[in-house]
Amino acid sequence: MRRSTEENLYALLRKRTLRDAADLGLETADGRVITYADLDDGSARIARLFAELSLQPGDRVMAQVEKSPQAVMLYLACLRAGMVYVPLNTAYTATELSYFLSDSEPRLVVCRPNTATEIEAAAARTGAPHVLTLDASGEGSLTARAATLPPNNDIFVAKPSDVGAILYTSGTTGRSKGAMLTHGNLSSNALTLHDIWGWVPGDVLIHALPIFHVHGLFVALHTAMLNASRILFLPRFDADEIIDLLPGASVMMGVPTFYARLLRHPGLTRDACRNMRLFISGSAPLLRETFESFEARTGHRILERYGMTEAGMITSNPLHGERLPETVGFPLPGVEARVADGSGNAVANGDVGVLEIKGPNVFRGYWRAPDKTRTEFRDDGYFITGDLVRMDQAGRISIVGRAKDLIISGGYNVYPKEVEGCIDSLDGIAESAVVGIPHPDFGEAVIGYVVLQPNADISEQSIKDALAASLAGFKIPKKLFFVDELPRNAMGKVQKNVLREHNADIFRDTAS
Ligand code: MLC
Ligand code: AMP
Repeated sequence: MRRSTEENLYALLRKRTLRDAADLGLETADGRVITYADLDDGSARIARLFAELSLQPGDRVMAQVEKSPQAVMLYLACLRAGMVYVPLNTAYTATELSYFLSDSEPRLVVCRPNTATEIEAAAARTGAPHVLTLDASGEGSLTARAATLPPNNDIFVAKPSDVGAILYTSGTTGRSKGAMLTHGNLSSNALTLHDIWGWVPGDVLIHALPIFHVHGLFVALHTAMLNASRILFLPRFDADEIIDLLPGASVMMGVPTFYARLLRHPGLTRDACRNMRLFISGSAPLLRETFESFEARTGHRILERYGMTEAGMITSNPLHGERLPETVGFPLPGVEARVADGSGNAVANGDVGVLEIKGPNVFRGYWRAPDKTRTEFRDDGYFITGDLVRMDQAGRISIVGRAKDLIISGGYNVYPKEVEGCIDSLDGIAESAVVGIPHPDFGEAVIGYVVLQPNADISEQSIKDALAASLAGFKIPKKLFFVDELPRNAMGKVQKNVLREHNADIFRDTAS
């Protein structure tokens, strides 16, 4: 079969942006406009640099960089040249990073200038031949070198099954796994979301999410680019800034923390939202209280959708039908969903089970982990999400819990096992248990219970300081409790439900 370049996601995005809006693009907080033509040119120069560095299609390019238009160019360059983009949370420590380096074996690492020395050392240990830098203002050796080169306007002829990106998800057991997302996965999900959310010419997106996860990198950027929209591109979430931008925007995407914080801002009014068409929330449960207060203040019913790294977006509340709080809506067109028991058999309608899905959005598998991939799929091809859900007669899904031991704090996933492992490895610690409890800002907050070895003399702060050497800040327990023993059931298993209850109220009146 003859393939066209259009199976490359970048070709699809480029066709829309350059045809309809070459002079629009990313608008930064300091008033600069990086047009779609600029993005195309910048990414083509970076693609030329890849060739100079002898990178081949399929090679991994790892990036741990601040959010900037040039970071977007780097991502687009990977797509257009057939490289595999591996973005990493800027909160990850050098210890966390060295695992990703050895697992994904990138040929190029792009990092912040202030971490270059330690990353060069780690890259040398793991055999990554090239390290370049990029800072928050878009300066660094990456852009300096690319600027001297002519653009390479070729677009790699991708098959839909070619991997465009690997995004790491923390693991309930063992180490993080790299989810391989193909050009086909990303394109199909982007086209579906662009369609069902009714993007219209002139839509303007507020983009305040980080661009190292599915939500900010794929859902927000791809849909806005397919629409050739202006993107108000903020380095991070800042409620004051968003309130100022709302009157000139029509679409916003955010994690529930964004909405909780906007509600605490006196500037959030109906008038401020007068031109807004759609507020979308996802990555973590949106509380009914947030949904209702937001509607009362602004007249807008937030549209909640649900997804995960391995599958992009899976369900969405309807644009035109009823958007209900505490539900995540219906499976997206093309996504087959069933609610199953532990063996993959469908449960009765209305009963709770694990959501299993199949569709063009579902990833190709975990990077270099075929066994792990096999255990996450049923024989008939359904992917086991690990989310506990209920489906009503009409097919509307509500997430009621998680079969996986996972905390979601401000939209970031934290696996208790990883944090417990780090605590337990410290001198003087006998054992620990980590749980999530309600938090008004982050939705859930990480807390820990620690049992000390006899005569150990360790403070809460010294444990947190020690953890900071190896764990990203958002994973570090906001509070640690010292206990004589952990509650266990008859099987000897730690009763996390009891621990969740113990101090469930401690953050009730906290707000950032
Ligand atoms: C930062 N901190 C957090 C945190 N973010 N703690 C718990 N949970 C979080 N999410 C801590 C830092 O370690 C630091 O601690 C302190 O808070 C201040 O850091 P900050 O960077 O200034 O925080 P802030 O700007 O307030 O960030 C909060 C936030 C941010 C909610 C705006 O976390 C965010 O943008 N989250 C979005 C995550 C996201 O995009 N998720 C999508 C995943 S994709 P200290 O102790 O050093 O002061 C996915 C699939 C799907 O899930 O369906 O979308
Ligand atoms: P991640 O691995 O970071 O992609 O996180 C995916 C997980 O986030 C899902 O498996 C869900 O548990 C959770 N999630 C995403 N969107 C929602 C939502 N709208 N409501 C509840 N949980 C969500």
